Amino acid sequence: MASGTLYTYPENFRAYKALIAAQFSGVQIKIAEDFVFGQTNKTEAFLKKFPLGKVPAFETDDGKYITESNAIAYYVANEQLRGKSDVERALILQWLGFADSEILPASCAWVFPLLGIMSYNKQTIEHAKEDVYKALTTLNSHLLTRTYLVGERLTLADICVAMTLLHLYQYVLDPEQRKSYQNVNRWFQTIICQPQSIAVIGDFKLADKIIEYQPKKTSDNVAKGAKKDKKKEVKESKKEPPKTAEKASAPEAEEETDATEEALASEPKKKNPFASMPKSHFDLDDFKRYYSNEDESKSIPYFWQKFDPENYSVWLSEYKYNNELTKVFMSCNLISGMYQRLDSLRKGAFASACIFGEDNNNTISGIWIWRGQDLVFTLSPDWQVDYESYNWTKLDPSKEETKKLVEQYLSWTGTDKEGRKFNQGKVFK
Ligand SMILES: N[C@@H](CCC(=O)N[C@@H](CS)C(=O)NCC(=O)O)C(=O)O
Repeated sequence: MASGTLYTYPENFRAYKALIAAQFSGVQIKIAEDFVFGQTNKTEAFLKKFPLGKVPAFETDDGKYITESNAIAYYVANEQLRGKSDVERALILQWLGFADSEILPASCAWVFPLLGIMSYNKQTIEHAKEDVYKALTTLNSHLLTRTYLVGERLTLADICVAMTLLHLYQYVLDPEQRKSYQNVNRWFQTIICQPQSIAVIGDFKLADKIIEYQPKKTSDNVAKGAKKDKKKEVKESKKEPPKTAEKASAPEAEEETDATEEALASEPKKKNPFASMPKSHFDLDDFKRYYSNEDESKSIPYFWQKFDPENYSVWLSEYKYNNELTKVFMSCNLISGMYQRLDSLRKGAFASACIFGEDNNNTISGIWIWRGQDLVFTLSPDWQVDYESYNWTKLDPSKEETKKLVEQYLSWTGTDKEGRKFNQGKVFK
């Protein structure tokens, strides 16, 4: 019987497919306990097994590596779930394709901007809604006379399509929106109320109302962000920084050179505000490498030993709307979304943002180090991303309290001002 280890972050609807299939099939799946999204999946060891660095990823007990959530779900599924005849198997594949092509892109385009993961563009959302309604209408007609999508029993088609609809039912399909899709609602409830599903996702609550977008917080990045969201999502890692082509081919920086200047020189077409700043002896890239590869007991003293207070400054960022934060993974997404859209700032900045607390009681704050003495985000229109959602305090690098804060945020320890414990950290580098 199939068995193995699943690499995923918590509450990943893609991983749920395999986990629910395994419940139905009696397959034991271990979840890699020490997996940290954005870190573990960027390590050399992980990439050796799963070159795309994506999750969910599955390692069988006999050393085979499987990626793609549908394939993993298939691997752990029993015959019933896989389909009992050629035509059933074909129809199951059809619905898996339908979920990935007809539902998923539209669901992400509608829900992610509301969760702060992608920038908000009204027109894109309107298109996405139309696509979702179209997919739901198709499903609704199909389910008018059927309990399950294929045949008379629950199959992988039901599991995978239902999981792909999860975010829609969780965040945007409120009672009003659901009204036209009664057959889909009934079927969805049937699937998620199976004991095998409950064992994985718990008691699922359908949306009472559509989650609200807060235009105030991200209005600055609407137009600019829309373009940048097309870029591959860049996840932050602390250990083992992702190698860009530029970095991989770049020779080791020499002692006396200014690494920021060099990096900027390799991007001649972009006018970067750092380019006109005076040279510094502090090699930020070198520190980033050191921090990635060494323990904080070494990298933090190294930072202070090399830091150039004339040409760099240290800032404390504190999220202004902590009382609106709910799930920790959504707070994480908020940070990742900001980092991702600030790609061109990386050359001259470093940050470690931390989430303190737990679901429905968490806060975000961080330490930022960047080139120059002014608030960096106002220096380029490309950098005016989410920064207005934070209070920014410039710290005096000579002060003991600054050293303590840097220590805390770089070593991911301690509590926030109200005593909430450190939960997760994300590094911008
Ligand atoms: N088609 C894949 C998509 C996997 C995927 O995109 N995973 C995301 C997280 S949900 C990921 O690992 N991204 C990391 C990266 O792109 O570096 C599947 O269904 O498994």
